[in-house]
Amino acid sequence: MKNTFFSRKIRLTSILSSCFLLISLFFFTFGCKREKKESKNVQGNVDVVEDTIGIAPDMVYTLTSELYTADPSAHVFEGKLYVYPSHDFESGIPEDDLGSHFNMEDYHVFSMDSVGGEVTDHGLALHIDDVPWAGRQMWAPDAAKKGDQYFLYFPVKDKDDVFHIGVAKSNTPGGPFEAMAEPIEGSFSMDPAVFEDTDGAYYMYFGGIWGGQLQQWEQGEYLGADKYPADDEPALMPKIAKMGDDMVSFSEEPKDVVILDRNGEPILAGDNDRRFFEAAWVHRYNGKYYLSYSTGDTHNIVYAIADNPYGPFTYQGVILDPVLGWTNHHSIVEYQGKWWLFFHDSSMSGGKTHLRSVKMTELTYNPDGSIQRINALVANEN
Ligand code: FUB
Repeated sequence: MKNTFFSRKIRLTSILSSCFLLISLFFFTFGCKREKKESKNVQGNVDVVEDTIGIAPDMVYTLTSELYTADPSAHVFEGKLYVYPSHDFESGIPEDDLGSHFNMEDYHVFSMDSVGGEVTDHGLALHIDDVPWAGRQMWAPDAAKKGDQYFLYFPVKDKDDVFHIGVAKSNTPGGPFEAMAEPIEGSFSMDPAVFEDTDGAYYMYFGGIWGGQLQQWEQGEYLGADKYPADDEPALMPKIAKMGDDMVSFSEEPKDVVILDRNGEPILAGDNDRRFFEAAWVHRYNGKYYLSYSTGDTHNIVYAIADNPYGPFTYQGVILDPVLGWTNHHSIVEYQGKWWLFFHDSSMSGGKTHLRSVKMTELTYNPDGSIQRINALVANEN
């Protein structure tokens, strides 16, 4: 099925329009204000965080109006831009803090060969019925290419309602993909992101708290119950594992990806503005490794920088301010000489948090390698 990027003609309800107006007025009034916020690190030292509001991008492109899509993972394969999103739909499951309303059942893959040009929906890439071990909730996927083979990585709950990460293979980037009979051994929680380093090594980053169940695992053991650190203890970190040569296994036990503040102390569990929640993504820029992630209940996409894929990563700041809808989830990729931020929001569904749409906009670096903060709530759309 072919789509084109479409003009933003969606008529929002009058309530939503008023919300937008109020939000725009807020940003107009306070957009230039900078506040100094203070966060305490593990030793009680104060780490000052500059709190600003991002800049409205010149242009935001919506991927498709045919389906609800979310959690976009973007890659360049065979010279084209491929996007691997979740496929949202209305399943009627009531909303709760565990994300039961995100009850997705399949994936579609999209591609384009120019930004703003035609977008191809490659059709059904994988359905939950074709994953023997799966129970429910196909959440944020990612993909990788090794040799001539493509791999789709996807989190789904097993029949005991425990998240693991599955893998499916295809000879083409658009699928369809064939699922392995079992999840990746040693995998748990959700939101996989597979990063290929310049030396040809692949690493999976994964994990997410609350409904993502990361807090139910300790050193690879399933606890069967939540165990969160106290607010003044280091936050739960995303995990990293080097992929095996076959790309369907880990070649090591998953390790913590440590995120430090600028004083070199771990970000604390009570530091909701900066602590890891879900949606880890890693890209490389000018020889540095950029880990970006969602702060969940504070709704930002933030980033931290390291000198190697394992970290430790040092917290830098916000990339993307909250969008319309509870979740914020993104990816970053270079294509045709520019850097692109993929994200989602709930504007197309009139604000329904579980019915989201993937968007993209240009990402800009400052000369020192920092990333310019974006606020997509007040953007022009194409
Ligand atoms: O789409 C389901 C979940 O919502 C994802 O796995 C999270 O990252 C959040 O976007």
